[in-house]
Amino acid sequence: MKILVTGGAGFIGSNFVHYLIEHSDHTVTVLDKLTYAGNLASLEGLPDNRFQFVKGDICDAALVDELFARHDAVVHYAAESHNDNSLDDPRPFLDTNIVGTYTLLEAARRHDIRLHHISTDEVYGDLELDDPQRFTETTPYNPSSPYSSTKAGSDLLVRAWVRSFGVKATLSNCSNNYGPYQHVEKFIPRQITNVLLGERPKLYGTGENVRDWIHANDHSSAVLTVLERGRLGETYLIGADGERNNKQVVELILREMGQPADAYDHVNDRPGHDLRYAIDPSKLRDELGWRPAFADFEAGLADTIAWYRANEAWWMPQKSATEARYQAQGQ
Ligand code: NAD
Ligand code: TDX
Repeated sequence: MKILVTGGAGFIGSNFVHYLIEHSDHTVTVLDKLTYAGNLASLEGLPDNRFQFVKGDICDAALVDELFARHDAVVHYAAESHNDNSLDDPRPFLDTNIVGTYTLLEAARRHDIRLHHISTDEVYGDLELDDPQRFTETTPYNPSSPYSSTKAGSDLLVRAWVRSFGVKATLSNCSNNYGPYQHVEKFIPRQITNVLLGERPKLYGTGENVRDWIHANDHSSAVLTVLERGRLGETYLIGADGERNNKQVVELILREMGQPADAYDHVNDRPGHDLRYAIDPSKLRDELGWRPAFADFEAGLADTIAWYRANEAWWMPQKSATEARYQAQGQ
């Protein structure tokens, strides 16, 4: 297939493009606006005969139309993705996550093209620490932040375009990703790069908030599985049984990097901070036979630390502006 990947210069999109080139025969075009979160350096080394980059906005209907006309499938990662930014300025989240997804859906309808929509577990809100239930495909939507509410809105648009117009779409909602090429604004790379620069990790609040970690490579293999074999109109939850609280993750990073496990600072909590996310991936496993390859979070984290250590030139240009924003928020 000729696959169009929106947001392919971002963290998870670029991991997916590398995964596709290594693990399939498909050719790939990336459509990306190159916001502060997009980085062409994440797409270096891809073969010219199978990879093309187009700079542009998913809200640009004419460009989207032209690209859809010459592809067989679209995997839609492009989004404003950071909760803290959405609390500061929600507007770009509405434009890209809602209007951008709408623009792609209208083009998918015109061209009758296969579309896979990438979403997040945050659309389900949060769980109590001791809740025995994890999120499933039937959990009611209950998003908390401007980010997660715009992702929830985009999911609902996809479902409506499937039902009303027969668009050939699937959806997946994944838990927190970690791995190479993640922007230093996000939790794990922020702490790793702080330690590399001799700064202390910054934990919001008490650090008891739980995230369900999955390696970006496993997210990619799951998305390719759904794209190739998922049932049209269906939603699949993607997760790898990786629940850890933030304090545990910071302590693991510090130990792996040869620092005392308590060498971190508590900073202002995130307003409306979701307590816990947890994915039940049974449908994806039982129906499509998918399994994660990175079953060991500690080993995946050690690989990720090694990647940031070896790729300072990739992350250093983002670091000071990111920390200046956090400092202004007392974080
Ligand atoms: P990211 O912020 O690293 O990358 C987003 C990419 O989209 C960037 O390259 C950016 O330039 C591009 N982009 C933004 N607005 C655009 C526009 N209007 N037109 C074209 N390109 C645009 O995000 P990420 O962490 O890689 O997340 C990718 C997707 O996965 C998002 O849809 C996000 O909601 C979803 N997701 C992320 C996680 C996670 O842990 N990071 C978990 C589950 C789902
Ligand atoms: O410095 C920090 N200290 C800290 O304690 C940062 C940046 C975060 N945190 C906490 C907040 C969260 O509990 O760490 C946890 C993870 O934070 P983020 O990396 O900002 O991720 P989160 O808000 O959980 O959302 C992520 O996963 C779901 C992605 O950014 C979303 O795009 C995805 O949908």
